[in-house]
This record gives sequence, C-alpha cells and structure tokens, in this order.
Amino acid sequence: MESNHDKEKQVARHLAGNAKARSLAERKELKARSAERRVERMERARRRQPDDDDFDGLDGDDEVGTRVPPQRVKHVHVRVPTAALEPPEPIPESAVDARDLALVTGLAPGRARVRDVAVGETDEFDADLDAALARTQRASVAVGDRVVLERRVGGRPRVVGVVERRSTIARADGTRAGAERVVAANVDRALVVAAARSPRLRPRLVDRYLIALEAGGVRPIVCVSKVDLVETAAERAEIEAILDEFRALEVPALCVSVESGEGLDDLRALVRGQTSVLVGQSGVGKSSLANGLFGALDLVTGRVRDGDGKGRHTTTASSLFEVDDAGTRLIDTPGVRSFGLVDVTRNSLESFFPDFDAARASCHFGDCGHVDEPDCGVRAAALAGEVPARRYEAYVRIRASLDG
Ligand SMILES: Nc1nc2c(ncn2[C@@H]2O[C@H](COP(=O)(O)OP(=O)(O)OP(=O)(O)O)[C@@H](O)[C@H]2O)c(=O)[nH]1
Ligand SMILES: [Zn+2]
Repeated sequence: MESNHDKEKQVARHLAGNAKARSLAERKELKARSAERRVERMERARRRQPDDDDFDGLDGDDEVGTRVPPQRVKHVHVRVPTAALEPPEPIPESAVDARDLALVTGLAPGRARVRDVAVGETDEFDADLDAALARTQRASVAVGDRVVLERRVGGRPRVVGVVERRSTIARADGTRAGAERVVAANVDRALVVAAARSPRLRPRLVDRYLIALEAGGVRPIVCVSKVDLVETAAERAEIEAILDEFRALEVPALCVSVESGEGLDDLRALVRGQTSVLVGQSGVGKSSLANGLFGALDLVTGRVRDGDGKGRHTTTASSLFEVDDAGTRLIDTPGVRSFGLVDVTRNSLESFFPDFDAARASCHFGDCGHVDEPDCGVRAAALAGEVPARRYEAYVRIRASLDG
C-alpha cells in the first residue's frame, strides 16, 4: 500500500519529469528556430545584391574561423560630383618608399586591415582610408592591394594611396552604371572549382569563369572536385575529355578529391608561392578544398590555425591567409566566392572580348550578335584567322549558355 508521502513523491517526480520534457521540447524547438534563422540569414546573404552595404570579409555565410561582428554603416545618400567618384590614380611601384608599403588583408567601411610588409612580419593592424579612397572604396581598395601608409603620431595610420595592381577580380557595381567593384587585387591564380557530381559538372559555366578571370588578368586552374564520387571508367573518361579541352587552351586542369586526396599535391605545387582564390558555385567544395590543401584558416589571425589565438589589435576580419612560409596566400571573401556567376550577361559578354573590337566595326548590324547574322565582321575575322578561332568558339559557346 502506498503512503501519502510516496504518492506526493510520485506526483512531484511526474511534474518534474513533465517540466524536463517540456524544457527539452522547448530547447529542441529553440534550436530548430535558430537553425531556421541561420538558413534564412544564409539565403539573405546569397540573395544580397552588390549595392548592399556589406563589405567582404566582414559578413557572408562562409564559416572559416572566428566570426568578427560586422561593422555596418547606414546608407547616406549624398550627391557627389561624378569626378569625385573616380578612384584616385594608382601609384607606380617605383614611386613608393618600401618602408611605407602595407598589404590589405581585410576591409570595413572607411577602414582597412593591413599587414606591415616593410617590417616583414605578419602582425596586422587597422588603418583609416583617406577621404578620396573612402569615397571610392568599392573600386579603389580591395583585399590583396598594396597600399601606401602614412604613420601618424598618436593616431591610427592612414592609407593614402594604392599601388598599381597586377590583376583584379572585379564585378559590375550595381550602384553605378559602368562602374566596377573590385573584390580582390593582385591575385595570381584562381582555382575554378566545378564538381564531378552533385552538383553536376557544367563545362560552359567554367568557360564563363575563364573569360571573366581573363578580363582581370588572373590565371585560372580548372579543378574538378569530388572525383571520388565518379563510379565508372566511362564517366571518368568524359571528365578527362572536358579537362583536355581546357588543357588545349594552356589552362591547367585537374581532378581533385579531399576524400581520396587525389590531385592535392599537384594543386599545392601549382599555387605554391602565389596568391590564389577559389571560385565556383555554392556546394562544389571550395571550403573543403581550401582545408584539404592548407588546413583550417583563421579569420582572426589571417593564418592557418595553429592554436595561437592571441588577441590582435584589429577589429576587421582578415580575408587574406598566409598558408605556409613560402609566400603562398589565399584570399577568401564572399564577393570572390560568388564572382563570375552574375558577371557575364548577353549584354556584357562582348566587353570580355576586346580583341573583337576592330572586327566588330565591319558588322552589318549595329547590334550584331556575331553568331548567325549576315555580314558579320567578327565571324569573317575568325574564319580569316584575324581573331583566334578558340576565342570565337568560346564566345559562341558562352553566348549560347546565357539566358538573355
Ligand atoms: N565526396 C566528396 N564530397 C566532398 C568533397 N569536397 C567537398 N565535399 C562535400 O561537398 C559539400 C559542399 O562542400 P563545401 O566545401 O562546403 O562547398 P563550397 O563550395 O565551399 O560551398 P559554399 O560555402 O556554399 O560556397 C560538403 O558536404 C562536402 O563534404 C570531395 O572531395 N568528395
Ligand atoms: Zn558580328
């Protein structure tokens, strides 16, 4: 027979159990809601147009290293004379005292995170952009830029000029017609990543990356990722045939897998001592490849993570990583990652083919598309060998792959 006391205990246990169950359910729900919010945030970040007030390396959904809280500025619409929106003239390297040189590793509105290359160490600090640079920041300063620093007694150093670039990764700036937004500078190599499977390999998409990179003077390497998922010899042969097309254009092209390790040594050798970026559709394995090649990257220190998380005197996240002691660098920002997808349209395609300009003058139609129009100067020039056949073929292929 149960005593009252036992009953009370039972009831208490029951209630406690309920409370626990409820809190578990609640916690589960909270977790689900926070996951939903995260997905929403990621989707918002994906949808975000280039005229949003985000700055590369500050936000975005790639989860490498520690997140540094984004610094936001309110949109302030001020009418500025057009001349004031032109980026200041770049400074020739020969005119710069090496002691004043610094490397931009991250950006925030009006501010750059820089590495003092003159001192030869990797310690980084924040510097203010001078007024002319701050006003034209999207075009005038990018991660990878070498800049001229003015040191100030009792104040933050100031960036007063940008050294001439040897290459750029740029996209149309949605806020101003014809204007460019530079998302990275002085990049040697772009690893154009396309998956063997999931998502399906799309060679025409790779073509688009190649011409967009060529426009900025960045040399591509085509990487077909996830080749461990390839099941048959026929499928593998198909991929190799596609890669041969790129190799014929003197573009290095290789199969890689972070699962089997295939191709990683070759790729590491290709990018050694150079500054690289990874571009390609979402989900093709860019982060996995960066980690497979170099190890985990640390946004706070701008280095491969080595357990040394010492605080630095910067509030701006780094997007430029030193991955070894041989000068091998990786730039990784949301702007770079999503480069190439929105940058080529039917209208802008011709701007990637300046070598057609002379021939274009003799097209019969002013709006000639150079594919099946009669009296096309470009097609005639390609047939006559005045325009390289592979350039014309690339143009036709890419044009066919564009929707409108
Ligand atoms: N089997 C296999 N799966 C891979 C390989 N590389 C990446 N993956 C998987 O592909 C998925 C996407 O990889 P990510 O590295 O996040 O792709 P991402 O290109 O960085 O994607 P975003 O961050 O959206 O730009 C993950 O589930 C990875 O585990 C690979 O070599 N083999
Ligand atoms: Zn034409």
